[in-house]
Amino acid sequence: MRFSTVVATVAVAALPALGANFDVTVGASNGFTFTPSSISGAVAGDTVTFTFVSRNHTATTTTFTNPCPPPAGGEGPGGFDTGFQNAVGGVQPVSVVTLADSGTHFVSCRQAAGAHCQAGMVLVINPTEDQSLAAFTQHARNDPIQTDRL
Ligand SMILES: [Cu+2]
Repeated sequence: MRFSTVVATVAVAALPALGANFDVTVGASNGFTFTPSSISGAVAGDTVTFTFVSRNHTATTTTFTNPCPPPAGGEGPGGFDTGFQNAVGGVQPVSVVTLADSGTHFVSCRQAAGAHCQAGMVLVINPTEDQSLAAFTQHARNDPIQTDRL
């Protein structure tokens, strides 16, 4: 029997520097939650991987002061919107967002006309002293639903 040696040459393409990834679980324990609810040190090119584990939620950027509900498509430059991700029935959808900038972003859920948002379903990316998770959460809980966004 004759054996031959196969030498595989793997071409390594020049890849852009890969950013860090931050994992966020959406709806853990059937709650209206992002876990963790705060991410710090995220920069442009980093990714956030949202895993939706219950109900039907979105992860959508919104405003700090009037967050509920987030606008479809996400708020402002660098904003994002995963769209509705339905975990009812056991499938756990995953949505990966690449951050376009290194700024502060306020994230909530668009479901139920802002009711999930008002229940405190919030996430802050790169919070600051003034624009903290606690302050954003308070705005969400106090926010009259923005009917012009429905
Ligand atoms: Cu939701």
